[in-house]
Amino acid sequence: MILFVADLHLSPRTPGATALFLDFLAGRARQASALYILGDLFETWIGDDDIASPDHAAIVAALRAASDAGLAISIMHGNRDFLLGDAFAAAAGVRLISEPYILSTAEWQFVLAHGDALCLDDAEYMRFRAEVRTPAWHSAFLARPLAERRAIADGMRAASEASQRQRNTPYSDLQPAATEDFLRQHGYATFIHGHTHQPATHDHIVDGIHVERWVLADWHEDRGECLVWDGEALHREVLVPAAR
Ligand SMILES: [Mn+2]
Repeated sequence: MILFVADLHLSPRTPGATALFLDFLAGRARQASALYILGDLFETWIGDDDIASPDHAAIVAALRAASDAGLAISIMHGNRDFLLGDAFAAAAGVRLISEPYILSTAEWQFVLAHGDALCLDDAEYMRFRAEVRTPAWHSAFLARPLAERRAIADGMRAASEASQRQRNTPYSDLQPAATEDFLRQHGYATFIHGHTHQPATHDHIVDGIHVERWVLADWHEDRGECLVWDGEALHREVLVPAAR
């Protein structure tokens, strides 16, 4: 059994979602052989040297414990936590995977991505993405002191929230033509992604071939979701807080 999640956006401002995820890693996820986290596990990640902060320690330890118990955990960068690096992966016992990622099982073929790279109609965001996803930007940013990086990240988040408020729809969506090309380029594999916070299952007809696209749900303080592949079909599973 394989599980997929995305867009948990964990931060000190989301203790409920963090508790849900810790429970998930200690419980439900242990019934699976593999877990794929398709981006934005964290609301912000300002560098692996921030791993010991109280905000992150419990999450990293829980990933490590699940990994040590036999769960194969793969994490993809999202647009918020694209600075997750090798030191984080080693501490958490996870594998960092790059997107798009082809997942071939004995029964079916999937292609996995965060989703933001296909939001081509959002020109402002695509410019920002091109700027911050270069090795030069990474090394310049990571060379700054932690406190300075935290301030920059807070400023970026505020700017992003302000620009979202100015639009009709708070989240941009994938560009249809680019999405069709993507499906074609990846052999009409079932596409699983997050990012848009618009969970849905879309049916595409590309070159006469039916292709499914599953959009993962984002997590909230009292509700999470994982997508389950049981070897035959995909289905969504809602995660709610355990009674305490
Ligand atoms: Mn995202």
